[in-house]
Amino acid sequence: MRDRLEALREEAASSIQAAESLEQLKELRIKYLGKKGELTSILRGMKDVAPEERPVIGGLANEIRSAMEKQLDEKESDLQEAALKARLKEETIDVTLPGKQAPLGTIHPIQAVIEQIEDIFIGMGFEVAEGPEVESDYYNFEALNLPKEHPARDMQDSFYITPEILLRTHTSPVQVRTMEAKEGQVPVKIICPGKVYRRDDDDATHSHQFTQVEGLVVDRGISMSELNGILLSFAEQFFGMELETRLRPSYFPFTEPSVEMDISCVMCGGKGCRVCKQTGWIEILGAGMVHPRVLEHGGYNAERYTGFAFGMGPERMAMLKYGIDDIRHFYTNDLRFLRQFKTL
Ligand code: 2NL
Repeated sequence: MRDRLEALREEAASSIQAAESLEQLKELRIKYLGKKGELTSILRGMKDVAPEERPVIGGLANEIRSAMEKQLDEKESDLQEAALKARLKEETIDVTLPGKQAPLGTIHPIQAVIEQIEDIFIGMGFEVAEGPEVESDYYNFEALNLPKEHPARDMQDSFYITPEILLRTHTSPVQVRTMEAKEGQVPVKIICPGKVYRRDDDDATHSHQFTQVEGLVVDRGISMSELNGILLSFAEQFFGMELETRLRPSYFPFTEPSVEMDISCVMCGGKGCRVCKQTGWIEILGAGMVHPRVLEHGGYNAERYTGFAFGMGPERMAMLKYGIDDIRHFYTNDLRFLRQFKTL
């Protein structure tokens, strides 16, 4: 019996040492120490041992049991530690690896130009005002001195939603709303950027949806010379060069007198080229002194206050500044086109 116990001690010691996983170790614990384990089964033979030998064998058996328990426990903590180390190694994150670059879009050139225009006017003391794109007939036309029979109000030219509601055809209704909200206070000094809509067949220079920036100044003593000075300064800042401007007479229902402003050609400096069609001049905006009826609709006494207003097209401004020949480039969203403006 002593030999069998010693043999068991040897065998257990080497198989515990050789165990490679916690599962294997668990099986060994059952195999050697379990109720139906090998130690128990050897000890069942105690009855055949001489009575005086029994305490010695019993002592040996206990010694072997505790040795096996100790070995099993030690091996178990070794294996647990090894498993933890392996898991930590597996889950290690290399924080120095370069990250994945999320694809970033670019500012649309029209939006970039709108923001350039805003910044220039903000620098001259203007505020930016915005308003609804779905407008009433009153704010879009009536308040702007476009009477019911005016050809611009033709159903053919605007997107009507009901006979009284339409998509705004210009940003002027925002200016009327702003005047109303100020309840006669001066100065009014605003620009209104935004999308506008006209029923038009799209071609190289026309789009049924485009953008506009309008401006409005109302105060005591505003004259054409304020209009001239502000718009010259704007044009020079926008194109980043010294320019000549000239005003030509024109007509808008909401201004009187009305003008169109030309700048000396930014391409040839006035000598004549393809861009200015050999005239040396390029038209960039329409403007004028606010019609007294429009001032009155906005809540301003036209005897006491005067104002000037202007409107320009960011598409046209962008085409002139960046040499773009077709307005449809702005709306077809070809990434090869748009990516050229990523530094704006
Ligand atoms: C153009 C011409 C213009 C205005 C817009 C305006 C607005 C109010 C009162 C008076 Cl509330 N006028 N706007 C005036 C003159 C011209 O736009 O060619 N735009 C692209």
